[in-house]
Amino acid sequence: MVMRRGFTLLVLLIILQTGEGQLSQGFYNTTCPKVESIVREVVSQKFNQTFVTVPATLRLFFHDCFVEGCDASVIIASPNGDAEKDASDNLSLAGDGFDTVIKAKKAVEAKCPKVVSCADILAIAARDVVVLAGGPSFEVELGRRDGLISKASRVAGNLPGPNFNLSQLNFMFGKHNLTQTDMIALSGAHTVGFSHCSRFANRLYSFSPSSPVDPDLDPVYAQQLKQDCPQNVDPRIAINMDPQTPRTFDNKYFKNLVAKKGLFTSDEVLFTNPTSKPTVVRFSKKQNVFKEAFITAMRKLGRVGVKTGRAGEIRVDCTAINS
Ligand code: HEM
Ligand SMILES: *[C@@H]1O[C@H](CO)[C@@H](O)[C@H](O)[C@H]1NC(C)=O
Ligand SMILES: *[C@@H]1O[C@H](CO)[C@@H](O)[C@H](O)[C@H]1NC(C)=O
Ligand SMILES: *[C@@H]1O[C@H](CO)[C@@H](O)[C@H](O)[C@H]1NC(C)=O
Ligand SMILES: *[C@@H]1O[C@H](CO)[C@@H](O)[C@H](O)[C@H]1NC(C)=O
Ligand SMILES: CC(=O)N[C@H]1CO[C@H](CO)[C@@H](O)[C@@H]1O
Repeated sequence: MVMRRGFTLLVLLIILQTGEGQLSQGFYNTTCPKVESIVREVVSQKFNQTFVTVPATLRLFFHDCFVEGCDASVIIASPNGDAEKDASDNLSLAGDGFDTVIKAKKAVEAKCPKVVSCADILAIAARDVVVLAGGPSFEVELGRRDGLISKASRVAGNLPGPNFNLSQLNFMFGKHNLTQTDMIALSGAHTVGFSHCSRFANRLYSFSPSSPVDPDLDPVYAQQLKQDCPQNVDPRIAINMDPQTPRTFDNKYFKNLVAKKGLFTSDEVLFTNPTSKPTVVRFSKKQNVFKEAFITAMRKLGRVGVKTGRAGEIRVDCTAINS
């Protein structure tokens, strides 16, 4: 009996020490029990200053997870302009997302130094901004460690483009074990935030020789987009992706797709392709079905390529690998 218990204890100790593989909700229960409320406070302060906090943080999480896994590699700054965030998609990652994580990390370090990873702080903040915009709340799994690699050259081919078709989208999300339903639900993040005109201008001015405007775009919406985004517009101009409720995390995005008001080809194709259409229609009719699917998909996104146990490190400054 005593032997048995000793053995069980030993096994338990080994599991605790290596912390292998698994994320868990109570990961910081003993080492930093207040981490979630500390992050929430900072995110909510930042949200009170600017709504951009919401889309910026949510998109930052997505881009982080798809390149090297959810390991905060996207936040690393580089004096040489060759870090992950310096890749060509960088211009559109809004600074407020980075700022949110950096501020939250400072507040967390003040209470529990060198314990909580930047990757986990970003995952918590991404959930918090969804809640602040009226979206669903959910438990975030924790225990990620921060990555040691951040290179612009490793971004290419790992992020989806606005002109992707359904098979390209499914392939890229499938590589990370995300299903078509997960991909569609996550695309619902485009219910908040902005896009620069260049990302969809081809649908307004140069779609095909016979039809300069994409026939899958509602003509009235196309006209409005042309007004907001004239040819040769200032490249800094960005417009709301959900024209009706740009600051609410709801299923309006899917209603827009059904009405042919999806902004990107990669949005509208989810409705025009018969394989994905039924899911879009379901999400457009049932807010709760969308929100449940979004929660499932966000948790799966948060597991992509994570480093646990002794892999990676707990960064002290989110913008720099520990020296
Ligand atoms: C399905 C494939 C996806 C494609 C092709 C795509 C593409 C894009 C593009 C081109 C923009 C506009 C960037 C700009 O011009 O500023 C954008 C914005 C955004 N995306 Fe996606 N995205 C995809 C999936 C996702 C996912 C999975 C999420 C998060 C869960 C997400 C969250 C956002 C947010 C919140 C914005 C607004 C950013 C802001 O306002 O700062 N996207 N996306
Ligand atoms: C962590 O704490 C929460 C809330 O007190 C509890 O529900 C959960 O079971 C705990 N998890 C672990 C792994 O200790
Ligand atoms: C943000 O603003 C709301 C409403 O004005 C307020 O109740 C809340 O305390 C503020 N939060 C922070 C962290 O400043
Ligand atoms: C999607 O795009 C890829 C790459 O351009 C192409 O090979 C493929 O045939 C396209 N699939 C569909 C269904 O259009
Ligand atoms: C995807 O899931 C399969 C089976 O569940 C698993 O063997 C594989 O390691 C997973 N791949 C990734 C990248 O998580
Ligand atoms: C703001 C910023 O960092 N812009 C950089 C984005 O990436 C390109 C190259 O991919 C650089 O030339 C920009 O300076």
